[in-house]
Amino acid sequence: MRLTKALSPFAAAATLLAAASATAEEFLPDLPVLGAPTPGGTALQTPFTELMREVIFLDNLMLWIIVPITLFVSALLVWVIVFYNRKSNPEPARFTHNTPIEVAWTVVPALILLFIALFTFPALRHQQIMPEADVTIKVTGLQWYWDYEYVDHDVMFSQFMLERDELADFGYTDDLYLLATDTSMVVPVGRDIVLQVTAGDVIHSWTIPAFGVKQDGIPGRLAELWFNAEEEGIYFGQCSELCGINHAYMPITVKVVSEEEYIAWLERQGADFAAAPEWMQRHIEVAQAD
Ligand SMILES: [Cu+2]
Repeated sequence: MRLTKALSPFAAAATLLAAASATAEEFLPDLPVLGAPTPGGTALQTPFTELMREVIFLDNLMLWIIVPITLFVSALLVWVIVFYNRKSNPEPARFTHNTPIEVAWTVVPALILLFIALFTFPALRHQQIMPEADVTIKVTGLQWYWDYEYVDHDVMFSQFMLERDELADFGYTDDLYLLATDTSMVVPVGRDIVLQVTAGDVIHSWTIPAFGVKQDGIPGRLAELWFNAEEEGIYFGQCSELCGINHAYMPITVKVVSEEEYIAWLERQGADFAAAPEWMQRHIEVAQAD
């Protein structure tokens, strides 16, 4: 499998790194693909977090504001073109000021912006203020793959895009080319996941559209994002900051599983559970009793 990657000159150096930290693909249950683009689709992806529902609400709200404004401005333009061209209005007016109109076109847009802000700030606050993390994962963007570190469990691995002929081996259909990766970021369903996003060379951007999250990874800085995925399934994203020649070939795969599956997966990665948070202890005890 690695051999095919080695044939690609771009991925050759990266393959060596991947081989060093490669994890066997998880023996996870068959999960439905929930977060992926639809061919020819123009709308936002179906939301699977509260954050994404807020984003979609804002998107719809903006549409109701933008459409009337666009129609109004277009109508004004047509009105001017028809009634104030040289032929229909040969003698133009000479005045330069109209105080009531100037006050109106300052106050009305200000009120519209204030109205938009009223709905935007709560959503922004929700996105930007991190909750207490149930799971903390450090994500590093690199040319052209992702590194993941489960900081509480000493688990680390890289994530590379699958070539077309590798998809079937990993249980993916052909249409998931450019989205599916060799490893997945695995997280438990219904838990607050906090990601620390950074980069090792140039700026990258980590995103899962169905979760409504996107964060630039900037070398030397640590930024955070969080999400709480509501349904077990597979979700895809793609690097969203132009980062070089293979920018289009560093997608992201997240698998959302049950808590039991998550802990079993961690165990298979050789996780250290010494620093396991309280909510995990119960599952670990059950697993160890078996
Ligand atoms: Cu990129």
